Amino acid sequence: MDYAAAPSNLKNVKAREWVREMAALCKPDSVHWCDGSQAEYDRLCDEMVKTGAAIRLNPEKRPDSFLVRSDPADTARVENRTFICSLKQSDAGPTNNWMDPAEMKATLMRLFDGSMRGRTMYVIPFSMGPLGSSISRIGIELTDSLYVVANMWIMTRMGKAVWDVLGEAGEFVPCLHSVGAPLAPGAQDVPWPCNAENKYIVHFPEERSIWSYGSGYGGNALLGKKCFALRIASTMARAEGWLAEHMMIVGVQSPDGRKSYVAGAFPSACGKTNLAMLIPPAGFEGWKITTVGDDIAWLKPDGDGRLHAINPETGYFGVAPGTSMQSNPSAMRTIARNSIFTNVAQTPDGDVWWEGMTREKPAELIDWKGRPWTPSSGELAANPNGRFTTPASQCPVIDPDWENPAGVPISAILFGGRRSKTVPLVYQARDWVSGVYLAATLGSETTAAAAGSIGKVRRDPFAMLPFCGYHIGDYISYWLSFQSKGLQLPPIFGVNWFRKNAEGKFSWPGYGDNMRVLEWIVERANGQRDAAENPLGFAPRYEDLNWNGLAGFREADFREITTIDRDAWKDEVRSHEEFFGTMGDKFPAELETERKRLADALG
Ligand code: SAT
Ligand code: MN
Repeated sequence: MDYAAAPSNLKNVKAREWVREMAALCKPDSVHWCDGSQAEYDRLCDEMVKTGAAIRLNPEKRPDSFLVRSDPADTARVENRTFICSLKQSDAGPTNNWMDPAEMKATLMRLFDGSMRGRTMYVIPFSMGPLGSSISRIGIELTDSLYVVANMWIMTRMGKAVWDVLGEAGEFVPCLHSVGAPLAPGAQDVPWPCNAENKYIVHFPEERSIWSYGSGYGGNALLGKKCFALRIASTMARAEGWLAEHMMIVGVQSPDGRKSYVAGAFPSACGKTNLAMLIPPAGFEGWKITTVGDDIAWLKPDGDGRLHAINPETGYFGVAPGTSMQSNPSAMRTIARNSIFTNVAQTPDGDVWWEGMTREKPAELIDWKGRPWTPSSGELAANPNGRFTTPASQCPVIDPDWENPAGVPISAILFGGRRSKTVPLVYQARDWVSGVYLAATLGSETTAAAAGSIGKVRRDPFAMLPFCGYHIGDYISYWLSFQSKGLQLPPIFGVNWFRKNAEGKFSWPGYGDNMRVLEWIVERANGQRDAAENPLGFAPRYEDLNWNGLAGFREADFREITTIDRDAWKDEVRSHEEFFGTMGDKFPAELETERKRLADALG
C-alpha cells in the first residue's frame, strides 16, 4: 500500500493506524488520500464520466454538472438494514434495529474482508460544521465509491485542512463505507456497483463509529449526513448537553428589520428544503427569508441562555421531483451548476428533467433507468426519490450567518408531518412539555425517501424515527430535561401543510403561502400576536393571519383546515396511547400525564 502518499500534516496516530488497519482489511488496489481541492474534484468527476458511472450534462445548460443513475434496487435509505449496535439492547430502544456489537463486528469483518479488491480506497477527512468551531465535529470516511467522494465534497467541509484541525490527539468518528462489490482482475465494472444480497448500515454508539456496507445511496453512504450528523451526533449531544436534530433552519426578517430564526423538523421528503428557501408571496413586501440549513441542525445553549443552531452541512441533498421555478426558484437557481443529479431523467439536449419541473412534459426523455421515455410510457421519468446534490454557497437566499461558528439564535421550533386529515394548519403548544408531546407524537404519511410502502401514517417522533441513535424514550426525556436548565427556550409549534379536501386535493396552497403561517409564528414568538386557545394549545383565528394577495382562499377554507374535529382527535389521542405502549418502561411519565390532559380537554 502506498503510504508515501499520506499527507504530511496528518499527525494523528490513531487516524493513521485506523486507515492502515481498514486498508489491510478491505484490501483495495490503492489508497487515495483526498486533499479536497477543486482540481481533485474535477479529476474524480472526469473519472466517473470515463468509467460510465456519471454522465456530464450539457455544459451550456448545466455547467459542471453530472447525472448518475443508481442501480434500480438501491434508490433510498434502507431502514430495515440500519442498526444501532449499543452494548445493551435497551439503549437502542424500540425504534431501532439492534444486534449484539461483537456479533455484528464479526459479521462486518467477514463482509469487509477484501470488499474493496480491484478498487481504490478514498480517505475523506471531513468536518461537520465550520472548520474549528467548538460545535463542529470531525469524521474520516473511507469509501470505495467515487460517487460518495464527489457528494461528500459538496455536502461537507472535506480535505487536508481537516488534518490540521484534528491535530495529534483530536477525536474523529471513523466511518467505513464499501459498496460491497469487489472487482476480480480484468472484470468489467458496472456503472453503480452495490451489493444485492447484503446491506448493513451500522452504528456503534459507544465506540462512535459507523460501518456501512452494500449501498451507494444517499443517507446509506454519505456517512457525514444521517449516520454521523444525526445518529452518532445525537448520542454525543446527549452526553455533552446539546441537540442534533432533523431540522431545517430559516431566517425570517420583517419589514422593520427584526430578524428571527426558526428551526423546523419534518420527516424526509416533506418540504424542508422548500420551507428553508421560501419566497414570500405578493402581499409580503419587505419580508425576507434566508436559508441557514435544509436538513440537519445542531443546537446548543449559548451564553445568552438561548438555543443557537448551526447547519453542519455545506450542501443540499434535496428531493428533485416537484422542484420547479414555481415551487422553489431558489433551489432551481442553486442547482444551475456544479451539481450532481441522481435518478432523474435526461433530456435530448443533455439536461435533466423530473416530474413537476415544468407543466408540460417533454416529448421525449431518457428515464432514470436509462430507457427511452415518452409521456405515453405510463411510468415516471424520474424516481420519486431522485435527488440533487448542490453547494449551499450557491443558494441565492443563503443567510449571511450560515457559516457563523457561533450559530444563529432560534426563536421558534416547528414540527410537521404529512397529514391529509386531523392535524390543523398550525398551533402553538402551551408550554415546553406540551411541545415535547406534540413532537413525540408527530405522525406522517410515509414517502419515497425510505424503501418500503408509501402513504401510511407512521409515528415519527421529532422526525427522528430513523435517525435517533439511542433509546427514543431516553431521547424524549432528554428533551424534557431542557425545561429545568434555566434556558430561555423557544416556543414550539405544530404545522401541517398537507391537509386534503374531500376530493383528495391539497386544501392549503403551501410553498410561498406558508409565509402567512411563518409570519404569525415569529411574531407570536416575539409576543406580538394574539391567538385563540383550543384543546391543543393556541392557534390563530382567521383574522390573525395576513391574507394579503391570496385569491380564492376563503374563511370557510381556513375553517376546514383549522377546525379541531374532536372525534378525530379522540382517535388520534388513542393512537398516541397505543404508540406510547410500544415505547417500553423508559417512556417518560410526564407525557402520559400530558396525554390525559389532552384527552380531558377534548371532552
Ligand atoms: O438519503 S438521505 O437520508 O440522505 C435523504 C433523506 O432521507 O432525508
Ligand atoms: Mn432529511
